[in-house]
Amino acid sequence: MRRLKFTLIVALLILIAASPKLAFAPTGDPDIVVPRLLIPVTLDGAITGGEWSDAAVQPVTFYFDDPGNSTRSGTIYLKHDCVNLWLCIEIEDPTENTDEWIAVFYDVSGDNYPSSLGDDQKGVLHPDETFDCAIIPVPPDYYDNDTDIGGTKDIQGASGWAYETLTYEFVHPLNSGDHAGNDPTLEPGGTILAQFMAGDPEIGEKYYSWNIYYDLNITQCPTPVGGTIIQNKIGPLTPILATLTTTVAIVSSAIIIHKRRKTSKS
Ligand SMILES: [Ca+2]
Ligand SMILES: [Ca+2]
Ligand SMILES: [Ca+2]
Ligand SMILES: [Ca+2]
Repeated sequence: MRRLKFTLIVALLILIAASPKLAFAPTGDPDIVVPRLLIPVTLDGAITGGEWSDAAVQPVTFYFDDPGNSTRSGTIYLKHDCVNLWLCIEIEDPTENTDEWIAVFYDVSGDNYPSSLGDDQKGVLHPDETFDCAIIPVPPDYYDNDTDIGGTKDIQGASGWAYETLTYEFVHPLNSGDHAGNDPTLEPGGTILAQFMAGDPEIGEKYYSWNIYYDLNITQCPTPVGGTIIQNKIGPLTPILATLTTTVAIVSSAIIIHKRRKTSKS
Protein backbone atom coordinates (compact mmCIF):
# COMPACT_ATOMS: atom_id res chain seq x y z
CA MET A 1 0.00 0.00 0.00
CA ARG A 2 2.79 2.39 0.88
CA ARG A 3 4.43 1.71 -2.45
CA LEU A 4 1.18 2.57 -4.27
CA LYS A 5 0.87 5.83 -2.38
CA PHE A 6 4.43 6.72 -3.26
CA THR A 7 3.82 5.97 -6.92
CA LEU A 8 0.79 8.23 -6.85
CA ILE A 9 2.79 11.00 -5.26
CA VAL A 10 5.48 10.93 -7.90
CA ALA A 11 3.00 10.73 -10.75
CA LEU A 12 1.16 13.77 -9.45
CA LEU A 13 4.43 15.58 -8.92
CA ILE A 14 5.18 15.30 -12.59
CA LEU A 15 1.77 16.71 -13.42
CA ILE A 16 2.40 19.64 -11.11
CA ALA A 17 5.82 20.14 -12.63
CA ALA A 18 4.19 20.49 -16.02
CA SER A 19 1.45 22.84 -14.79
CA PRO A 20 1.09 26.32 -16.29
CA LYS A 21 1.70 27.80 -12.87
CA LEU A 22 5.36 26.94 -13.00
CA ALA A 23 5.63 28.61 -16.39
CA PHE A 24 5.45 31.85 -14.42
CA ALA A 25 8.36 30.98 -12.21
CA PRO A 26 10.58 34.05 -11.91
CA THR A 27 13.62 34.46 -14.08
CA GLY A 28 16.92 35.56 -12.64
CA ASP A 29 16.82 32.79 -10.06
CA PRO A 30 18.52 33.59 -6.76
CA ASP A 31 21.95 32.10 -6.23
CA ILE A 32 22.79 30.00 -3.21
CA VAL A 33 26.52 29.68 -2.67
CA VAL A 34 26.94 26.19 -1.22
CA PRO A 35 29.97 26.12 1.09
CA ARG A 36 32.30 23.27 1.81
CA LEU A 37 31.34 21.13 4.79
CA LEU A 38 33.43 21.52 7.94
CA ILE A 39 31.09 19.90 10.49
CA PRO A 40 29.95 16.27 10.02
CA VAL A 41 26.21 15.59 9.90
CA THR A 42 24.25 12.75 11.45
CA LEU A 43 21.36 11.88 9.15
CA ASP A 44 18.68 11.34 11.78
CA GLY A 45 15.98 13.88 10.92
CA ALA A 46 16.95 16.30 13.67
CA ILE A 47 19.33 19.24 13.81
CA THR A 48 21.60 18.56 16.73
CA GLY A 49 23.93 21.20 18.04
CA GLY A 50 25.72 23.11 15.31
CA GLU A 51 25.80 20.36 12.67
CA TRP A 52 24.30 22.70 10.04
CA SER A 53 25.89 25.93 11.31
CA ASP A 54 28.47 25.82 8.52
CA ALA A 55 25.84 25.52 5.76
CA ALA A 56 24.24 28.04 3.40
CA VAL A 57 20.91 28.99 4.99
CA GLN A 58 17.96 29.92 2.76
CA PRO A 59 14.58 30.86 4.32
CA VAL A 60 11.74 29.68 2.04
CA THR A 61 7.97 29.77 1.76
CA PHE A 62 6.17 26.73 0.36
CA TYR A 63 2.96 27.68 -1.52
CA PHE A 64 0.31 24.97 -1.77
CA ASP A 65 -2.32 24.60 -4.46
CA ASP A 66 -5.14 23.69 -2.09
CA PRO A 67 -8.39 25.72 -2.07
CA GLY A 68 -7.20 27.62 1.00
CA ASN A 69 -3.89 28.56 -0.64
CA SER A 70 -1.98 27.26 2.35
CA THR A 71 1.57 28.38 2.92
CA ARG A 72 4.25 27.00 5.18
CA SER A 73 7.54 28.55 6.03
CA GLY A 74 10.77 26.64 6.08
CA THR A 75 14.52 26.78 5.91
CA ILE A 76 16.88 25.06 3.51
CA TYR A 77 20.46 24.25 4.53
CA LEU A 78 23.06 23.22 1.95
CA LYS A 79 26.73 22.29 2.04
CA HIS A 80 29.06 19.92 0.21
CA ASP A 81 32.14 17.85 0.95
CA CYS A 82 33.60 18.01 -2.58
CA VAL A 83 32.03 14.62 -3.35
CA ASN A 84 28.47 14.82 -1.94
CA LEU A 85 25.78 17.46 -1.55
CA TRP A 86 24.26 17.58 1.93
CA LEU A 87 20.77 19.03 2.38
CA CYS A 88 18.50 19.78 5.30
CA ILE A 89 15.00 21.19 4.98
CA GLU A 90 12.94 22.33 7.94
CA ILE A 91 9.25 23.03 7.31
CA GLU A 92 6.57 24.09 9.76
CA ASP A 93 4.02 21.32 10.28
CA PRO A 94 1.45 21.44 13.09
CA THR A 95 0.60 17.74 12.95
CA GLU A 96 2.76 14.73 12.12
CA ASN A 97 1.39 12.45 9.41
CA THR A 98 2.92 9.58 7.49
CA ASP A 99 3.62 10.16 3.79
CA GLU A 100 4.62 13.77 4.16
CA TRP A 101 7.49 14.39 1.77
CA ILE A 102 10.12 16.74 0.49
CA ALA A 103 11.57 16.59 -3.02
CA VAL A 104 14.29 18.46 -4.85
CA PHE A 105 14.30 18.66 -8.64
CA TYR A 106 17.52 19.33 -10.56
CA ASP A 107 17.61 20.76 -14.06
CA VAL A 108 19.84 18.08 -15.54
CA SER A 109 18.42 18.69 -19.03
CA GLY A 110 19.56 22.32 -18.92
CA ASP A 111 16.32 23.87 -20.23
CA ASN A 112 15.96 26.13 -17.16
CA TYR A 113 13.06 24.06 -15.78
CA PRO A 114 14.12 21.79 -12.92
CA SER A 115 11.23 19.35 -13.38
CA SER A 116 11.07 18.71 -17.11
CA LEU A 117 11.99 15.77 -19.30
CA GLY A 118 15.49 14.51 -18.57
CA ASP A 119 15.62 15.94 -15.06
CA ASP A 120 16.32 14.34 -11.71
CA GLN A 121 14.18 14.15 -8.59
CA LYS A 122 15.31 13.07 -5.15
CA GLY A 123 13.67 13.26 -1.77
CA VAL A 124 12.47 11.79 1.47
CA LEU A 125 9.08 10.30 2.30
CA HIS A 126 8.34 10.65 5.99
CA PRO A 127 9.05 8.78 8.12
CA ASP A 128 11.44 6.21 6.68
CA GLU A 129 11.88 6.21 2.91
CA THR A 130 14.07 7.94 0.36
CA PHE A 131 13.61 8.07 -3.39
CA ASP A 132 15.70 8.80 -6.47
CA CYS A 133 13.72 9.19 -9.69
CA ALA A 134 14.11 10.28 -13.30
CA ILE A 135 11.69 12.15 -15.53
CA ILE A 136 11.58 10.11 -18.73
CA PRO A 137 9.72 10.18 -22.08
CA VAL A 138 7.87 6.95 -21.36
CA PRO A 139 4.10 6.90 -20.78
CA PRO A 140 1.95 6.50 -18.81
CA ASP A 141 3.75 8.10 -15.86
CA TYR A 142 6.69 9.86 -17.57
CA TYR A 143 8.87 9.13 -14.54
CA ASP A 144 10.39 6.10 -12.87
CA ASN A 145 12.66 5.10 -10.04
CA ASP A 146 16.27 5.13 -11.20
CA THR A 147 16.61 1.48 -10.19
CA ASP A 148 13.73 0.48 -12.47
CA ILE A 149 15.38 1.91 -15.58
CA GLY A 150 18.88 0.54 -15.14
CA GLY A 151 20.14 3.23 -12.78
CA THR A 152 21.13 3.35 -9.15
CA LYS A 153 19.53 4.80 -6.03
CA ASP A 154 21.89 7.53 -4.89
CA ILE A 155 20.51 9.09 -1.74
CA GLN A 156 20.71 8.54 2.00
CA GLY A 157 18.47 10.40 4.40
CA ALA A 158 16.07 10.57 7.31
CA SER A 159 13.20 12.69 8.58
CA GLY A 160 11.80 13.57 11.97
CA TRP A 161 8.99 15.61 13.47
CA ALA A 162 9.23 17.62 16.69
CA TYR A 163 7.89 20.92 18.01
CA GLU A 164 5.56 21.33 15.02
CA THR A 165 8.46 21.15 12.61
CA LEU A 166 9.38 18.46 10.08
CA THR A 167 13.09 18.08 9.47
CA TYR A 168 14.52 16.24 6.47
CA GLU A 169 18.25 15.52 6.22
CA PHE A 170 19.74 13.81 3.18
CA VAL A 171 22.88 13.47 1.10
CA HIS A 172 23.60 12.44 -2.48
CA PRO A 173 26.67 12.43 -4.72
CA LEU A 174 27.45 15.56 -6.72
CA ASN A 175 28.03 13.18 -9.61
CA SER A 176 26.73 9.65 -9.08
CA GLY A 177 27.66 8.56 -12.59
CA ASP A 178 24.07 7.37 -12.99
CA HIS A 179 23.13 8.74 -16.38
CA ALA A 180 20.16 6.35 -16.67
CA GLY A 181 18.68 7.95 -13.56
CA ASN A 182 19.10 11.51 -14.86
CA ASP A 183 21.30 12.33 -11.88
CA PRO A 184 23.28 15.59 -11.98
CA THR A 185 26.92 15.57 -13.02
CA LEU A 186 28.01 18.28 -10.62
CA GLU A 187 31.51 19.05 -9.45
CA PRO A 188 33.06 21.67 -7.18
CA GLY A 189 32.85 25.01 -8.98
CA GLY A 190 29.72 23.91 -10.84
CA THR A 191 26.15 25.24 -10.81
CA ILE A 192 22.73 23.64 -11.17
CA LEU A 193 19.16 24.94 -11.08
CA ALA A 194 17.06 23.37 -8.33
CA GLN A 195 13.54 23.55 -7.00
CA PHE A 196 12.07 22.23 -3.78
CA MET A 197 8.55 20.84 -3.32
CA ALA A 198 6.73 19.57 -0.27
CA GLY A 199 3.59 17.54 0.33
CA ASP A 200 1.40 16.81 3.32
CA PRO A 201 -1.73 14.61 3.42
CA GLU A 202 -3.04 16.98 6.08
CA ILE A 203 -3.37 19.63 3.36
CA GLY A 204 -4.48 17.08 0.77
CA GLU A 205 -2.68 14.36 -1.15
CA LYS A 206 -3.39 15.99 -4.50
CA TYR A 207 -2.17 19.41 -3.42
CA TYR A 208 1.52 20.13 -3.60
CA SER A 209 3.67 23.05 -2.72
CA TRP A 210 6.07 24.92 -4.94
CA ASN A 211 8.54 27.70 -4.49
CA ILE A 212 10.99 29.62 -6.61
CA TYR A 213 14.02 28.14 -8.32
CA TYR A 214 17.54 28.52 -7.00
CA ASP A 215 20.91 28.33 -8.71
CA LEU A 216 23.07 26.19 -6.46
CA ASN A 217 26.70 27.24 -6.83
CA ILE A 218 29.01 24.54 -5.50
CA THR A 219 32.17 26.20 -4.18
CA GLN A 220 35.57 25.11 -5.36
CA CYS A 221 37.70 22.56 -3.51
CA PRO A 222 39.81 23.34 -1.65
CA THR A 223 37.88 26.35 -0.40
CA PRO A 224 39.92 29.42 0.47
CA VAL A 225 39.22 30.44 4.06
CA GLY A 226 40.53 33.75 5.34
CA GLY A 227 43.08 33.96 2.57
CA THR A 228 44.49 30.49 3.30
CA ILE A 229 43.75 27.09 1.84
CA ILE A 230 42.19 24.52 4.17
CA GLN A 231 44.13 21.57 2.75
CA ASN A 232 47.46 23.32 3.32
CA LYS A 233 46.66 24.44 6.83
CA ILE A 234 48.31 22.53 9.65
CA GLY A 235 46.70 22.93 13.04
CA PRO A 236 43.25 22.74 14.59
CA LEU A 237 41.50 22.08 11.26
CA THR A 238 43.41 18.84 10.71
CA PRO A 239 41.29 16.73 13.12
CA ILE A 240 38.16 18.20 11.57
CA LEU A 241 39.25 17.12 8.11
CA ALA A 242 40.13 13.69 9.43
CA THR A 243 36.63 13.39 10.85
CA LEU A 244 35.19 14.59 7.57
CA THR A 245 37.13 12.00 5.62
CA THR A 246 35.93 9.29 7.99
CA THR A 247 32.35 10.49 7.60
CA VAL A 248 32.59 10.40 3.81
CA ALA A 249 33.98 6.87 4.01
CA ILE A 250 31.13 5.79 6.29
CA VAL A 251 28.52 7.26 3.97
CA SER A 252 30.14 5.60 0.96
CA SER A 253 30.13 2.30 2.82
CA ALA A 254 26.51 2.79 3.74
CA ILE A 255 25.59 3.34 0.11
CA ILE A 256 27.45 0.19 -0.91
CA ILE A 257 25.81 -1.81 1.89
CA HIS A 258 22.43 -0.48 0.84
CA LYS A 259 23.03 -1.61 -2.73
CA ARG A 260 24.23 -5.00 -1.56
CA ARG A 261 21.14 -5.49 0.58
CA LYS A 262 18.95 -4.48 -2.26
CA THR A 263 20.78 -6.82 -4.61
CA SER A 264 20.54 -9.67 -2.17
CA LYS A 265 16.79 -9.12 -1.81
CA SER A 266 16.20 -9.17 -5.53
CA1 LIG B 1 21.02 15.47 12.27
CA1 LIG C 1 14.92 20.66 -17.16
CA1 LIG D 1 20.45 7.70 -9.28
CA1 LIG E 1 17.63 10.22 -10.38
